[in-house]
Amino acid sequence: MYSQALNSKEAATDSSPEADRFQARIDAEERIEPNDWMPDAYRRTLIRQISQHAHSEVVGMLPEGNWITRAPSLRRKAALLAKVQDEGGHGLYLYSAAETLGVAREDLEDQLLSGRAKYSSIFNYPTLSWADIGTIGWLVDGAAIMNQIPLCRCSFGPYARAMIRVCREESFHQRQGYEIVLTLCGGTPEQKAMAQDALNRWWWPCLMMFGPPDTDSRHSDASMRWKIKRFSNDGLRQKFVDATVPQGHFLGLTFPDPDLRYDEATGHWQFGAIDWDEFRRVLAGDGPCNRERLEARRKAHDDGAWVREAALAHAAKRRMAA
Ligand code: FAQ
Repeated sequence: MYSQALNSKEAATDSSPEADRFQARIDAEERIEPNDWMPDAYRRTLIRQISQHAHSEVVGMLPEGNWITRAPSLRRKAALLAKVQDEGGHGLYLYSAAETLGVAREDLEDQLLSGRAKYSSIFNYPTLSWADIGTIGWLVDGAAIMNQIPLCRCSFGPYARAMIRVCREESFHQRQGYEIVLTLCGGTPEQKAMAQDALNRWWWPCLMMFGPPDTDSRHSDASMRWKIKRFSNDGLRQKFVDATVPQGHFLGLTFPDPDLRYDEATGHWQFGAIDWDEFRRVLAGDGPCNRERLEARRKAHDDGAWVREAALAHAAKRRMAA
């Protein structure tokens, strides 16, 4: 259903009285709730974005889950376990928010497992060392927060409310990741080199998390008009770079971008060209780990079949007893 592309032109052509009243509510910063009237295009765009977001959280458990058995201490292992569990919880709130729009969770799962649904490009990259775990917290959660804080003011109530708790947890993850990288940077030369190598590999994919440049973003116009998105992809990407570069310099690390420089006139960090061909390849299913990630999700789904069957049998038994 949500694979049908929606663009701003389609949204702009709906000029019915209901659509005008709906837009007036949005403009007045009123929250839209599931039983309220909403244009089909608004509903479809939310189902698309919220379900992609939910899939990202759930697939996002895999790269870090890979290091749970190899964490360097019991304390690090406990914190990583809790973080990965938090990401699974975020997926559950988000699937629930999508369900309020009239879509079945089974259909969303089927779209992910069949390879038809998108999830964030970032989770198709491998975690090669312990420094990657710190770097994911620092940069990936850092980018996620930059994008998600404005979503706490999204016009659709269930999504906005889910984001409040998600952002609190992501902020903690970001601090925890930064502390891992800080420890490595204050350690042996080998540990510092490991942190530098992780930054070199994760920096550009993190900038891609914010989506295509504004000129190529097909959904932004409609989503901003509906106050689903409050900032454009390029606007959030720049905010992330401005916040993160000083943090990296404090760690004594170098960003893998010879064009990175502070522009006194604008007060922003200017950065070099992003490799959008790589982004498109990853979205098309040809990133370093796309196949591995989907296989892991399919295996988890198959291995969990007995839990679903037992839960359904239990519910049926209770209905018969009632
Ligand atoms: N990866 O027209 P736009 C996390 C797609 S959560 C893959 O600009 P839009 C937590 C886009 O879907 C990370 N696909 O689209 C965590 C669209 O495809 P479609 C996820 C991407 O929706 C941390 C097409 O390109 N966060 O990290 C990407 O207006 C650590 C055209 O793009 C969210 O999902 C991408 N990077 O803006 C977990 C936040 N970028 O549907 C574990 C909510 C774009 O036409 C460990 N989502 N595409 O086939 C959003 O804010 C928006 O959906 C954007 C894209 C900004 C991602």
